[in-house]
Amino acid sequence: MRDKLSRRSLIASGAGVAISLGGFAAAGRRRKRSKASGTKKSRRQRNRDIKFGDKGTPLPVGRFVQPLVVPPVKKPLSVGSPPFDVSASEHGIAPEYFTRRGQDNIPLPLHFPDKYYQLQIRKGFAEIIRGVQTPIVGYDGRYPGPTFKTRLGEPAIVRTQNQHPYFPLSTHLHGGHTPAHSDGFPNFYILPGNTRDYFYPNCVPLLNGVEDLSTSPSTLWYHDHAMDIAAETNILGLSGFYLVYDQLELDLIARNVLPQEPLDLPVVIQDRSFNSDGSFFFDPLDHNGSLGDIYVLNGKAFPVCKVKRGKYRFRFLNGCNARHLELRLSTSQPFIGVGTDGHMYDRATLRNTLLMSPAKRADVVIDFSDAPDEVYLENILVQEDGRGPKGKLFDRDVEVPGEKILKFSVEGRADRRSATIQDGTPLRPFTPIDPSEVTTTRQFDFERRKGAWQINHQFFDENLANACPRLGSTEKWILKNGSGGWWHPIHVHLESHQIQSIDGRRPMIGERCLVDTTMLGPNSEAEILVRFRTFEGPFVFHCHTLEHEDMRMMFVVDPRRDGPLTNQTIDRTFF
Ligand SMILES: [Cu+2]
Repeated sequence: MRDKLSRRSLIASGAGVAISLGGFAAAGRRRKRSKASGTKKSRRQRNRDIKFGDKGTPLPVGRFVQPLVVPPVKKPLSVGSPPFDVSASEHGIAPEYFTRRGQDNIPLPLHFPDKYYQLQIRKGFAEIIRGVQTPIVGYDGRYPGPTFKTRLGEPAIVRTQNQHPYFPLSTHLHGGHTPAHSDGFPNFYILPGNTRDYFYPNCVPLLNGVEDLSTSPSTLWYHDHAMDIAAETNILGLSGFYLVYDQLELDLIARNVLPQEPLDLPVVIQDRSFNSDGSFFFDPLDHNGSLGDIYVLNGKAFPVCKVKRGKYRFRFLNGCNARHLELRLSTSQPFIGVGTDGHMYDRATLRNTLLMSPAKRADVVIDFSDAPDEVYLENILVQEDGRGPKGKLFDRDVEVPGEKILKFSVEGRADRRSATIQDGTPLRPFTPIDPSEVTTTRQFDFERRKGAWQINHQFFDENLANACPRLGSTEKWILKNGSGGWWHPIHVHLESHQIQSIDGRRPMIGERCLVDTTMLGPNSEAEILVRFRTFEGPFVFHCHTLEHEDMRMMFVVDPRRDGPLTNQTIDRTFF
């Protein structure tokens, strides 16, 4: 975990200050290259010329002029009794809605009345750049979609209507422990004009007969997962937050350990390029992964966020198609890490920077008590194309200062009533998965082959279950990325997993709890442990660089009672 100057940064030309960070970075350290010249273009400027040429946004984009907007909270239609006939939706509802049971007929741990929601997917417009109307496709016609706030053990039924004229769509609740019908399997569609009733039990699995609260999720998100078009539907705006609170988290908030609303802000970070008419630029033939030149946070380009001098919770989500992020504060002040992906840490952990592949979340508290009047959130990671960041997972190229993507305008005096969380504050007790539980080991090789992306020399086949673990068992998966230069963030549906090692090392400081997405750098190899519980498949696991996912870097995991098996025909389908 030491900074070191990479070979790449030493040979780079231009005036940009490039350093390389291993593990978690000691942010704020600045090293100028010995050959730095003020007359040459910086690396970033050069990259823009190369990457964006005709793709760069040809519109003036003001920076830090529009306020950061928090998406509205989605309101249920009713609580307890259904406001619509749940057996009448064209694509049905999960059988678990009626049975309230999971594997081996075990009752789902549900504690609260059902909440019923209605969600429409439709076209709309958004003012992302000030004064410019951008056509979008959004949940409820908004970009980003509304935020769901739910409680653990409180089922949500979301009747989702697809009003798009021609996209077949499929909504995935990312990080959710969800029945197969409602998990967003790529061809379990909502066809245009039709509805699907998604059943989210919002429960945790049972472990030895009791609820496994160490896997109780916190920061989830929902997005479109339709086969072959997830990259385009994400660009167009189909994503939103889905927050789950359990009693432990509510107590932390009530005791003022964690900041509470309105000091708890979900923020999705996305990169976009625009055409001259204000529409999103998207090249459907760019299968490497699309990058944008404009950072859009909660639907606003380069926004500004007014804060008081105190502690705020930010749940950052990397909602980009292909861009990895490494976030730092311009003051070099560390973040107080609360969790990664859907899960809180066992104790608050200082993080100097936040490395986030697409789909990853960083749940952090920022303490503005002693901050200057202006603080910026920067992305310091150097990435030129869809391959991924320059360098390797533990030896990546960064620039300090990075690109400023969000301005905090800090006001007032230090607030003495601010939340009490600090480094080391106990959060959610976590019992790691014991490697002795493992009954099956599988290896998955992620490779560029045949002009697209494969796993174990196979393309995604929506009719083939590549891995069928036995329900209730624990498996060790070896994830290998053998293709030079490409990064592949690997997301597993249904269950979060525990990274045992990555490239022979302990995982980075922020990744030592449960994650739902493991970042695989070039030639990386990760060993993960995952339990498969509660629900039979089929589910998918895949690269979350959306263009790679669409170009078939996706497999099916189908937990069954008679596992472990490999390469079985899928026998449960929910079209
Ligand atoms: Cu990939």
